[in-house]
Amino acid sequence: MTTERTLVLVKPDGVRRALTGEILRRIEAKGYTVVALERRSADADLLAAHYAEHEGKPFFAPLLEFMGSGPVVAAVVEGNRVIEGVRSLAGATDPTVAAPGTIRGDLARTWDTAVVQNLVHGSDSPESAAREIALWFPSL
Ligand code: DAT
Ligand code: MG
Repeated sequence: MTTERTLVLVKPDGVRRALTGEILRRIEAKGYTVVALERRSADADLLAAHYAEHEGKPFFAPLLEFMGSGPVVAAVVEGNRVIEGVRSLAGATDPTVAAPGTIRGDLARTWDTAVVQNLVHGSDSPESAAREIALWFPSL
């Protein structure tokens, strides 16, 4: 067993479209445990820190604008190899090519905006997960 924790965000498009339950349902159905959960409106500083790796890219400003366009639901999810597992459940970044059966492949709209609106975030490595959990849930 490699028990890990990852940070999941249901992005503003997911919250607006009332897909929070569906997204968390898929994560729980896979056997992972939601150990912290909060709906919140993230401020620009938190979003810039969360996406610091993308600073300077053309989609950075639209990404922050989109992520601040409404509330998100942030969760810490725990389980065996959950970091890789949630990325697999989420599917590819671009919803057009995300495989059917994945959250993005099944549910995200085609990319027709300045930023890809793909419903869900999952940390991409143990280092990212630790950094992101500390940002969103400093008391954990
Ligand atoms: P992921 O969310 O799959 O980890 P990422 O970290 O590369 O993808 O990018 C963060 C988010 O930024 C992604 O979910 C959607 C948006 N994005 C990524 N690449 C983009 C691009 N080329 N054009 C527009 N938006 C993009
Ligand atoms: Mg990423």
